[in-house]
Amino acid sequence: MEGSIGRIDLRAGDALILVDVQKDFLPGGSLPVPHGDEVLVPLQRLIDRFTRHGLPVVATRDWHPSDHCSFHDRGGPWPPHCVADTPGAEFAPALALPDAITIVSKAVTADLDAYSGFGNTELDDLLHQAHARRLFVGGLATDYCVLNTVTDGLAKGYAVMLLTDAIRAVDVLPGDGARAIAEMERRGAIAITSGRITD
Ligand code: VGL
Ligand code: ZN
Repeated sequence: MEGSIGRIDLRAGDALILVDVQKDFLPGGSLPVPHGDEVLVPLQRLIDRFTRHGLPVVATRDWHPSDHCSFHDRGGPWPPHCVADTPGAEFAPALALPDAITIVSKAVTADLDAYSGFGNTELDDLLHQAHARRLFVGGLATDYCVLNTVTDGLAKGYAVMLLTDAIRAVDVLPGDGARAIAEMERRGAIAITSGRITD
């Protein structure tokens, strides 16, 4: 219809997934994602919108033991980050999370890493319980946990809307983030900007 072109109405079956919006992935953290703080404003707007509609909001978090296998001192690719129950693992203080938020912790044991929110977690079960069918995904980082959460969600049969203004990439190699977005779209994710979501 004229005037509604490009607008996306939220409806029953929609869920918002916030991927790892944690202090260590923000500027000043131990594994800062460049411009990671830029996801906060669009994500807050979406949190408020989903909450107002009574739709589920889920936040995943990296929740590693201090001797996690992904850390440099164990031969892994990353500096220590998001160690459970430390300040760096906390959600971005600037976000006002709803009381009804569901938190999903991942990569919680020393010898397994998980970039996907679906990796050895209850995420799929709780989305089924909430009758979620279409996932709106934003957060950090585009080329790791967002990429893997989105591809797993698609493989499990969810429709996935990728919130391109609410994700940022590590870009270990220049272009990793852009390649990750192309890969998610190739697998069926629909890339949108959050401004298209109506009140
Ligand atoms: C992540 C690197 C290491 C992420 C987690 O959340 O994208 N990246 N651990
Ligand atoms: Zn990690």
